[in-house]
Amino acid sequence: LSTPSRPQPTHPLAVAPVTAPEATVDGFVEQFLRNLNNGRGVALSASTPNDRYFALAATVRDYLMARWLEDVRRQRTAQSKGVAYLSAEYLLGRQLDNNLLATGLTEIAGEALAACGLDIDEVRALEIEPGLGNGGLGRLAACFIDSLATMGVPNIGYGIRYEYGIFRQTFVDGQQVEQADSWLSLGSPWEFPHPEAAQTISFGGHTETYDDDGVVRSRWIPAWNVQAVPHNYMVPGYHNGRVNTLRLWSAQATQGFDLRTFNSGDYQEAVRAQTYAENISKVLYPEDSTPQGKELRLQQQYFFVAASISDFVNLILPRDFDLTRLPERVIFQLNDTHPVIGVPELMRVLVDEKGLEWDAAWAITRECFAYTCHTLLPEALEVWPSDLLGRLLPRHLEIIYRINDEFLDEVRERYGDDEDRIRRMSIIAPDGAVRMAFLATVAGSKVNGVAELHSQLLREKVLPDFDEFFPGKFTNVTNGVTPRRFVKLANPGLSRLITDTIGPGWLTDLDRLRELEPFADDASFRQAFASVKAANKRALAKTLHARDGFTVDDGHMLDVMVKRLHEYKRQTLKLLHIVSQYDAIVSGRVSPAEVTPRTFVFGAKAAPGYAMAKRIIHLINAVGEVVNSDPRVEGRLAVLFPPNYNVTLAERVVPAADLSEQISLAGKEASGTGNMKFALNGALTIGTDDGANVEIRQLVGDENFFLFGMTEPEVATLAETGYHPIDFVRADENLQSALDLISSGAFSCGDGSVFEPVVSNLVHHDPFMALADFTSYAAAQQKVDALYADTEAWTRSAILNVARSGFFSSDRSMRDYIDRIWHTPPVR
Ligand code: B1H
Repeated sequence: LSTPSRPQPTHPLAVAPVTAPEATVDGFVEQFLRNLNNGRGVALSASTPNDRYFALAATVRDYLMARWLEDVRRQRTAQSKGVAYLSAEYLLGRQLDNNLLATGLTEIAGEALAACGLDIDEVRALEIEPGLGNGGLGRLAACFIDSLATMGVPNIGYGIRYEYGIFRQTFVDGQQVEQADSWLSLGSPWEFPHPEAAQTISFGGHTETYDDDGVVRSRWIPAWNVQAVPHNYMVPGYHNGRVNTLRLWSAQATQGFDLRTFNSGDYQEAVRAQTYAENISKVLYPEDSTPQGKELRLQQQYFFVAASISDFVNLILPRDFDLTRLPERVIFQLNDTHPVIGVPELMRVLVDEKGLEWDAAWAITRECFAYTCHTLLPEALEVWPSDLLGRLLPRHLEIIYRINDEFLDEVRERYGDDEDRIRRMSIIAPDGAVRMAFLATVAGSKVNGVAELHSQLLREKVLPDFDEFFPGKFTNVTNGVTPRRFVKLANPGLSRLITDTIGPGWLTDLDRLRELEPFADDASFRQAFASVKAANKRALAKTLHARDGFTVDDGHMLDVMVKRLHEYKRQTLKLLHIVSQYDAIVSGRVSPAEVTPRTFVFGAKAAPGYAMAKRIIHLINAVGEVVNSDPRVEGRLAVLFPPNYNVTLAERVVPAADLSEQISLAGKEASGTGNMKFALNGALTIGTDDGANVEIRQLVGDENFFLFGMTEPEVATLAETGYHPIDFVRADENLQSALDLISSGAFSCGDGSVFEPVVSNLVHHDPFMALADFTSYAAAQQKVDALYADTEAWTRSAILNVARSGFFSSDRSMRDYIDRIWHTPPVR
């Protein structure tokens, strides 16, 4: 019997490559109306704003589609080595403008909508940004996939499609109240769900051994499954016709699971099971830098990593692929420890499912992973209790034990029975918990930190035994940010000025900003530059007025601190300085005319369970309320704290800022990426020698950077010799009276007890030494005032910040990863 052959396509269109709509206003209008009519089922005259936004998004997608399908096809045939970026977070920001920019359709789309009687600005305002990340780590992942697409490097980003992203922050009586971020409630026009391609992901149960032709093997008998449904997003390169893929997994209950329970008659139980399964991708954990060891979080991690590995190994690779050659096809980059459970998962797949020998599988695994560490905070290094791991992933725990046993054997071979060293290096902590950073370090082909200082401290202080044991494994890749979003989209005025001055091409070759350097001495260029900054400030003022009802005085210096609220970042240091300036004026020590008019802008979300961070938010709002309504400082000081700082707001705030506050305690901020965005947009930095500030200062020059505070070795020495914050209070009258003013209840209707926990924590503990750096910070702020008074000199410095910050393009970060870690050249 012959199998019936399928009919072959005969129509020319069916065999021709997919084509894009015509890139003209007419072509765009036609496609837009078709999407509105056929996709939304409405006529233009009856369409809602949401219909129009969806139709516009669909139209932009249509222009990208041919390139996307072509890239997927090309990668399938070429099978060249690519990067599988594993990240629990992608903080993408809005998609519409970015995708219009990538396709070069921005003008055409605006004209096309105008021709339909629509204002594209009104339509674009409807987009809700997908907040699938907490802060810098998630935003970094978004910048990296943008750069890889722009450079033509094969890449899939893998992550989780949280139903609720980072919470929406509101303030009630100055205190943070979290609201659910239901970003999907009106639908999501940028994603392509593929429920038919769901993967089954297993959990729980037990392991058993069995006889496989005389060989004893282990296998996992799981207890329950969920489905992982892929949702694909386009990741377009800038003006290069390339489109990579971001694949986010969503959890769904499996049919079989429900039916079993349902057939037993317990309908309620069946529904409960469904809810349980779907919980896995329900919500992003809102902790930035302090992971909670929660079972659901481990479920999330395994869920997306197992789905991603299976996707790559079973679907992307050809069926007959020789898995010993896996390292020639893929590098799985671990974005922090969150995806590290992928290490034992790949081992399980290779050994238990594909039948490879352990040693062969381990050799493959060690080449296929690399690990990026994003922190130095001990509380941020993830550990998983072994009972939890054993309950949820029993086979993985066995595999981790064996990896550890063999690793410790090697350590013994090298150092003898140095039990102290063995205890220090064991992947399993004395209490039985699994140290995920150690597992990643043992398994990873490379381990990198995210700025020079961070990588150095990582080697010297966090993982020194491993650095000694694995020479050459540790490296640095300094973070970067995408200039497409954070210069071109966020700052069109500056972008135009740059192009007018040095010509096009700099947006994908950011070192070319150096060519601006000579123009710092050109008065007419300085004037043009300053007027761009002024226009950006007015635009921000307009946004903040519409969004929050704030007014921003013309002519104020804009002094900005936007980032997650964390004690190590020291928002309190900034606040104490504001309070001391306010105090100096109202107590008559300085006249208002002596103070540089400044508007202080804060943006910060606190983790919902982080009580001290929430008190600090309350205090910032309380100080703002008093300062903003006190006639004695009117026109001189203002404190604005727009709630719900996110990528969309960042794109407004960053280009408007004069002064960028990067004031973490030295040795605590791994890199920072906001610092780079500000420098690239012509803000000057006041900052400590921490994270990437170090490199920013080296590049822009000491004269164009306000350095203050202890260095990391000085911090270490002070901690060793004993830190007594009260000594620093006694030594600085301004600090003393600022603290007294808060304690007096000046910002809490006379009730000093409200902020007592913040003040006493500072005076008695001050774990991040804000008080020790106060005097030096205040002195640096005086230098800020002095330079700002000389408008020409300030502008000159601002221009040099832009000209010398090209290094911080994420394109450069990607080149460094490719050269030092991935070895995945662009595919032409
Ligand atoms: C960074 C995190 C982080 N480091 C745990 N670590 C999380 C840790 O959900 N969690 O449990 C979430 C996030 N995030 C940041 O990474 C660093 O603090 C920044 O300094 C750095 O610039 C950024 C990107 O490397």
